[in-house]
Amino acid sequence: MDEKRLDCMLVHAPKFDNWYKPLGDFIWINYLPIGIFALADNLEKHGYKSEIVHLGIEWIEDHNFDIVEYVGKIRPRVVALSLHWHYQSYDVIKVAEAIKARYPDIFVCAGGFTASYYHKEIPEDFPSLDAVIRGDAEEPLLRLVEHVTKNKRDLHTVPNLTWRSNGKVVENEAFYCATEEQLNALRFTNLPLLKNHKTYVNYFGHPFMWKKSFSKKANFHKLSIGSKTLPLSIGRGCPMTCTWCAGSILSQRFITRRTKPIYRSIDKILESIQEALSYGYETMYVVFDPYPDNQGFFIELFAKIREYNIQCEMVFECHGLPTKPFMDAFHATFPHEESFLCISPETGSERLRRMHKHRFYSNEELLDCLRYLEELGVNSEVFFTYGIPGETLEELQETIKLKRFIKRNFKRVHCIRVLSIEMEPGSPWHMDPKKYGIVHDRPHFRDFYRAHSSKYNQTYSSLGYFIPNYFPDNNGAQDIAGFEQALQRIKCKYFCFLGPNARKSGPAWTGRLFCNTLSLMDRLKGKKARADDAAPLLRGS
Ligand code: B12
Repeated sequence: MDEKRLDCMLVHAPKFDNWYKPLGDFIWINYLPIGIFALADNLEKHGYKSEIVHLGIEWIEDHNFDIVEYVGKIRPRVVALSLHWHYQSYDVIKVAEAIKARYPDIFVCAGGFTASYYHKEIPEDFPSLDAVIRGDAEEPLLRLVEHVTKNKRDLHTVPNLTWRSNGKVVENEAFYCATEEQLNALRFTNLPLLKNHKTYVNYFGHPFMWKKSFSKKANFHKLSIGSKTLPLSIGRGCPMTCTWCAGSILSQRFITRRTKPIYRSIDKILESIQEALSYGYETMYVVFDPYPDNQGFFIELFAKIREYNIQCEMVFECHGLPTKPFMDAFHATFPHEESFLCISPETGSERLRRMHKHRFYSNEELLDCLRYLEELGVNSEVFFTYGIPGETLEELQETIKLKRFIKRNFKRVHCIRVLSIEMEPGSPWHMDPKKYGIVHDRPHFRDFYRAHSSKYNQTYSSLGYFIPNYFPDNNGAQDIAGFEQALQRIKCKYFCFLGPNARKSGPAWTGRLFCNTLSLMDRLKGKKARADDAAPLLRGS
């Protein structure tokens, strides 16, 4: 990158400090938002020099990397921070404050789902942010960079912008929500726009954590599925309302104003796959299944992949139960062991599944589907959760029983992941806790900022809510901390899915054994988290 001043630096700050017994110190939120490449590419296409900087990658490449120093060297006109996931709340603000303190002339903004939901609160409570871009951002960011680089201070016409005008936070009226035509004009796989993109391609995978004391190779081969995996952009939006999800159609009203899902064209998707493969990717990761009962779009896409003889693997997260024609097409296109479907019954209780999951199906329908995948020879991962509103201890037992039954009877179900669900900003649980009989402590953005300022508040055991009387004998779980600890004990006893092969899971006791081994190895290595892992990126500030 020549020393010419950059117009826009898109900075991704993962949650840098996390601690969990089997992992020790780890970095979380390592995947970039799918759309960040499209944002940078769209700016480049319109003549604005842009670069994406992932602070996790930069630390991996150089533990002394300092974002303030780097900003000082490159002097971007605009720094746009990704704030998609609530876990990033603390780190993003810290980076914004450090940059703004040293370079007050640089325009600092944020975008993404979490920023969008709190588009007013963030600039009001955190003055280091000059603005937040709400919802889809390609057009708004282009307009913003255009204004800033032309020193136009009046930003009223920039769509989706909530900004500080003469000290007052104002929300612009104009609003952009991409159409299919606008989506198809975007490019999602221009990887070289990311600084050190080869590290991202070669070592970041599913599941998404990065153990700080492990090498690149160890993280990739021991903690991920070991395939270079790209989250593939297929479309945007969801017509469903699963009660914990902050991407539900109810939530999208406040985030993107999108009322129905949009799809990219099959040709554009094929272009993305081929470009991704040209950078070394091996597996396409799809989490877009808005109409689970009509997966015709994917059957057509898979047929094209076969027709053009495109060789890649696929991980497909089903939002319902896959249809037989879809399973047939999936197997015909991705016949290898590396490809698999993700199916999320969430709970063993049909009552609870109907209550929380938009696309209901019975346990019998689930088992029929798994039987068909066995016959076909298609691998799968099955996802459950626990500690959800309305759940009784008897229903928790139903989940434990169904998990065990699936593990014993379906060889192709390689992994059963049981994950607690942390409170998400803008999910139905979050917006209407009374309706779900839960108590959470995160109504405001500053609550997520506070929660994520602690490394012990990490995704594997913190929830940010509790359910009064979940345990009949109270069991000491009459507040969030007590509830989280009680559920952690349940997780370790019945649901631990850790193992030496991230693609597989065994009975909970094997997970506990692996967990104790990993933490013992860490202690023996006596590797204290690097003395400088507390904010090394801000050394200069
Ligand atoms: C696809 C998906 C995934 C994929 C790919 C995610 C990705 N790389 O973007 C995978 C499987 C990797 C994933 C993982 C996770 N996800 Co997810 N995911 C989704 C899903 C289903 C669709 C997201 C989508 O459509 N994106 C495409 C469009 C909408 O976004 P985009 O183009 O990336 O971003 C646009 C704008 O948001 C904005 N923008 C985004 N980033 C930035 C940055 C800047 C600087 C600017 C200016 C603008 C901007 O502009 C972009 C272009 O217009 C949503 C649910 C839903 N239906 O929305 C959940 C969702 C986003 N995920 C969620 C969560 C919690 C996670 C995990 C933490 C789950 C876990 N425990 O493992 C992990 C985190 C992984 C990581 N980052 O390392 C939550 C987030 C809630 C919140 N507000 O914090 C959601 C809302 C719902 C959920 N429970 O699943 N996810």
